Amino acid sequence: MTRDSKTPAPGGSPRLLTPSRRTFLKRSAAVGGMTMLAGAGVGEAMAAGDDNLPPNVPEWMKTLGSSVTAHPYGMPSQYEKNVIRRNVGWLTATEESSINFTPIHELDGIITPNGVCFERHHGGAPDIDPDQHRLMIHGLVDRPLIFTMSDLMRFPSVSRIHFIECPANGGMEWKGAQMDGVQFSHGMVHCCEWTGVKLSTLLAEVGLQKSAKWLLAEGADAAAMTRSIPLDKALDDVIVCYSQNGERIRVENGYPLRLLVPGWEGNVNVKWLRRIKVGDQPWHHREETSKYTDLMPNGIARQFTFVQEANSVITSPCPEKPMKFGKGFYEIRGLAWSGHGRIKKVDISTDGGNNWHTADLQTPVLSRALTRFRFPLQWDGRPMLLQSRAMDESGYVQPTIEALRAVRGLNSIYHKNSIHTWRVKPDGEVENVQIA
Ligand SMILES: Nc1nc2c(c(=O)[nH]1)N[C@H]1C(S)=C(S)[C@@H](COP(=O)(O)O)O[C@H]1N2
Ligand SMILES: [Mo]
Repeated sequence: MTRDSKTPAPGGSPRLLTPSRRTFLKRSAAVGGMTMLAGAGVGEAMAAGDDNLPPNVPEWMKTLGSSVTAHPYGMPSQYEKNVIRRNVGWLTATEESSINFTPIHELDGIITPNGVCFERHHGGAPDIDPDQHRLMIHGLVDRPLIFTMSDLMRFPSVSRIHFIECPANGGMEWKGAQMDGVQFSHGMVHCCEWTGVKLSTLLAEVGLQKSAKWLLAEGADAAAMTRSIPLDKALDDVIVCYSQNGERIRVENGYPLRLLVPGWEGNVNVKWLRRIKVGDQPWHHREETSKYTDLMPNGIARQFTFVQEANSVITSPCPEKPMKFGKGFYEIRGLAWSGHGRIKKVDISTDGGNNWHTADLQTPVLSRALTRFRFPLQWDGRPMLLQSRAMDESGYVQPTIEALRAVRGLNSIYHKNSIHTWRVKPDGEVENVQIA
């Protein structure tokens, strides 16, 4: 039954369903009465070349498998070779100053595996010897200090699960839909468990002077990327990280040390962190003047728009994952996140935003982390305009594209977090569209 429905859909909306055991059982397979949506009967499963299917014994049961020394560092199954980061050739002039995208449509839950976390570099990923890496903290401090990696690892540590999102995520679509897939429309985001030392701990070690108000964080890459960060945020929840999902940070995500600035635009999460300077005002470097600003319709650019506001997207179905089983049951799946804190609610529409239904949120719902939502749908085979709309604990609601454009105009690149629309066609194919 529909839940949280406001008004009847003009022309009728696809039927929504709260799954019951009965519905699932309808097309169960003939094997042991197990519940399945479209399982094959025993007879049907036997076709030519299906030697590995029941009732035969598959070939992998007839010989020993690989030894415990075969894979000292494990890799995904060879059958998962399409679950990879991908880049878009035309997007950037070089492949060093460039970006690739997380295959979010292939992932479950909320944690992004290290090998498929999107990468954004301005000068390529440096190969840093941790023994020759240092973090220097200087400027308006009582005791300027240089830390080795082992110094940093001796401090009290914390682990936190947070997303990092490039503010350019979705930025190619201010003027209209153009990315052919959710990997490219929304894949500049990942969510990992980050471990390190709180920046406040290190700042206490060096001793802040009274006039301290801003920090400059610098990376040890060829771009020497620098960003100004206000001291309140630095003292609140910023972490100087050395681990990502339990192991040392991957080279491409900042090995051996990166800054994690929870909920704030990816760019300030400086990778390959080598220096923090304490000052009394921002530095106005390249990445906070010519880039990572929001050009408003009146020609004035907003600067230091740090927070990644609430966003969400349906990751299944999507152009890469069409509804290819015809009418029937589908679980709509997706991700929501907010730089302001926890996701409070995600609504789903199948009719382009006329009616909204509340999705289930996978718990625990963590602050400034990806949140998995799910919604059961009984598809009647008619076209749909599928949307998700996130609301966070601050009460902020993800805007429509018109509402966002009304304020921001069309000159922006960054911080496009509008409600996304997938058009589902009767054949189940899914198209990226924008609707007025
Ligand atoms: N030193 C350094 N830090 C950097 C960058 C960079 O090019 N150099 N890119 C930034 C940008 S624009 C983003 S979106 C995030 C991306 O983090 P990731 O590569 O781990 O996904 O790193 C940020 N930190
Ligand atoms: Mo970025």
